[in-house]
Amino acid sequence: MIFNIEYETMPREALESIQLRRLQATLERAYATVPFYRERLQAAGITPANIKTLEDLQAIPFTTKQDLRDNYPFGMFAVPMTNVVRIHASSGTTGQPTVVGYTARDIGTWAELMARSLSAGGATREDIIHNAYGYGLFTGGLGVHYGAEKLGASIIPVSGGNTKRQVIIMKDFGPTILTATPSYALHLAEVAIEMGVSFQNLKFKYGIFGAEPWSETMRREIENKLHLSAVDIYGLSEVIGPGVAIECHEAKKGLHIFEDHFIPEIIDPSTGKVLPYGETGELVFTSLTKEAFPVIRYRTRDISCLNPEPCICGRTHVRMQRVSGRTDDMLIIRGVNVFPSQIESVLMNVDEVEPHYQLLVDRKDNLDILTVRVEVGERLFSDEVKKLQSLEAKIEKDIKEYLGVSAKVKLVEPKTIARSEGKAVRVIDNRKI
Ligand code: DLL
Repeated sequence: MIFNIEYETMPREALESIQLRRLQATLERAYATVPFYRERLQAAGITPANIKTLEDLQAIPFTTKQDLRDNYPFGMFAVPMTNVVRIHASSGTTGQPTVVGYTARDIGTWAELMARSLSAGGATREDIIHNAYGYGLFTGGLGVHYGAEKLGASIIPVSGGNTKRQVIIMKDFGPTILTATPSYALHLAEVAIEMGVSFQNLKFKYGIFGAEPWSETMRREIENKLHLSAVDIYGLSEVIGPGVAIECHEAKKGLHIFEDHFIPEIIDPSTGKVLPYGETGELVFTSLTKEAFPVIRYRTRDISCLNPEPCICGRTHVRMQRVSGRTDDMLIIRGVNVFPSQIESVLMNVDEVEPHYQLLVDRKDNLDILTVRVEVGERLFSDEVKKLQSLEAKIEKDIKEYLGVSAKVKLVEPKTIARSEGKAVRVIDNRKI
């Protein structure tokens, strides 16, 4: 179902005229109320009045995570604190957290975008949504929550953690939609099996998974284990939270970006040059309707590409390919660029391994050493050592062939790798840079 037929299926021309009007209004407001944006524009010799077409946006300087950190905590807010009704923050693995604010209208916009997203993922007001995204400063829990209420579905605000209790709730309340990080969804499946609960006997129809990178093969794994149809949802706190883009369950081929609220661009991360549709690079977003925390050409560090082709679902908004990695989680192993998602794809094509893995990077005698730890099932582990060794050798060969990098593969016993209730920690890099 399409939640907002008028906006989600709007012809390109009408959409672009709305985008331009909203862009101009956003720039004017940001220029008038946020010293950072005023100074940036002045330094580039631009005023909001110079922006007469959508292409003119390209003249405006980028905003980076560092800019947000420099203005920590509330320096980028465009409204007085009396108008801010909610604050979220993304923890970030390094440095200061990024703090974002919402006016009452922003919360309404976000709820609308999440209602659209849940609908695209298969939800209707008849559904019961088991929401296992964490509630708190993280935007996942409350983002889904308000969207589900706006849609009129029944939401179970279970949050992350206390996994056994979650399984009991899933059994007793009969939720039909699961929202969680993909890694936590797999963990839920694992605990359910331990408790003797089969997903086949649960009522789930759809799963809406995101907040971390996952691959097409991981999707198949989740769909088989959880007996549901899985779509990918994307977002980031700086831009609004979840609900920036979502796959439709009809096509599951790229995520529709809600272009009446955000302008996406793909740039070459090293030169900043805007790339045409179809080329891969870093995603950049400009918000068009946000009041408290407008972002102008915000560099996400997420890698993707844009596809403008019409979609079978009827939505006209451009689709982004699933995020294949981040410019900052790319590992350089002896000069070869490696994304954790590429390793994941290799691993998930090996039947015997489980979807729980971790990459360890060390440096020994000035050489990078990449170790891939991945779990295998109980049965295989109790088999003879030789079998394990030959499987390790096979995966090492696959990685070498597919990625051109040598890795040491270590098969480990089930449950060795720490499970996460939110975003999985896939990489431990012990190199001192
Ligand atoms: O993760 C918002 C969110 C919550 C999205 C729930 C989807 C579902 P942050 O904590 O600010 O916000 O982290 C944003 O997470 O820049 C990406 O690197 C990554 N990310 C989010 N969704 C996806 C996805 C939320 N579907 C950062 N695929 C982003 C890959 C994703 N990476």
